[in-house]
Amino acid sequence: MRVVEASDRVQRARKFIWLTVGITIAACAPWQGWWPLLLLAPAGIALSLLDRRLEHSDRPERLAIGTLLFTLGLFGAATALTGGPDGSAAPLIIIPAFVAPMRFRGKVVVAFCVLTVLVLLGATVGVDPSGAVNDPRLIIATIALLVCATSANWALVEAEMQQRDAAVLDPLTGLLNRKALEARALELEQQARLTGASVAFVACDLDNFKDVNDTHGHDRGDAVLRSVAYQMRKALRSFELIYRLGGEEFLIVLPAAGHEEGLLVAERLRKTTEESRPGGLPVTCSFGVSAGSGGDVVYDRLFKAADEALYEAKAAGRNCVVAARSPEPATMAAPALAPAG
Ligand code: GH3
Ligand code: MG
Ligand code: MG
Repeated sequence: MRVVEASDRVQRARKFIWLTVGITIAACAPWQGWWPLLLLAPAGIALSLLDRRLEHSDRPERLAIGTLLFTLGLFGAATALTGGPDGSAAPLIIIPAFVAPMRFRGKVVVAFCVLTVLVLLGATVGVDPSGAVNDPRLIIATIALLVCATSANWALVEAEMQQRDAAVLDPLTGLLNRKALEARALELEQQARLTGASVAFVACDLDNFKDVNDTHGHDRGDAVLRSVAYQMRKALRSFELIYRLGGEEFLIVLPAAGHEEGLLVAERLRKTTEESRPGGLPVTCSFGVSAGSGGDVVYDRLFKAADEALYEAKAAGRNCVVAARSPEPATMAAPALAPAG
């Protein structure tokens, strides 16, 4: 998830990084010629291929690490070819390790830093041993830069990850996320058990959303998600809660609502989505509805029932609402909530 999720941020940073590398090579051209610019081409091709393939890959981490290794190899080659221990490209060799924390966790980053040091030594000491021994300042400073910059970036990325784990808002749509749902579901479960109140769950999934991404691009897909979230939030009352579970899946929790009300709300949301043409596209949603009251309000069970109904809505041709079959008694499915003793 982290490998793929980081793509937007990495892509933005990458533009500045490669522009800076290009300017650096151009500025050093009077001393070493223009040819190192040629090394930018394979790096650019590898990185654009990575972006295209990452989202659809079964093993995105392998693709990402492969591309990092490839760019490290290019920087190593540039260091060796621009003069080894005197090479102007030597400090640039830290760039792949510096960006590694954005996609990878600690152990991989440490391994990548060690590898970077080995490539640096190979491209400097390996190319010109006596030059490296006579004046190792650039090598030492580059290793120091590698450790300082990468550890600072690592600390920043980890802090962001921790904040994100603690957050209850989905950054793309501004809706509540799965973490917020867990806390609210437990509250509703306990409340219903005490008061006998009912709760309805509406599971929602965008139809053929993969096609939107494939045809119009990921950014347009994001715009569609934001628009769907906004239209649905607008169509719900303040105490009716909507959560983004992840991807293009949402859950609407309706306190004090039964089956009938759940179906009405779902149908209203279905129509709203269809009529609003989110992101300017003919996007539709499918819905599954479940409800329970009192001791029957067991989140896991009602969510599963709504999800199964949603699956049936997909099978029935999409852009429709399906009610869950009558659930089994709560005590059978959730013995933990059966009265003690
Ligand atoms: P179905 O009607 O059966 O639900 O088909 P589908 O194409 O919507 O279903 P599937 O689950 O195969 O595809 C969901 C797609 O949602 C795959 C993924 O690329 C995309 N997706 C998930 N999260 C995001 C996101 O945050 N932004 C964008 N743009 N796309 C996302
Ligand atoms: Mg879908
Ligand atoms: Mg889905």
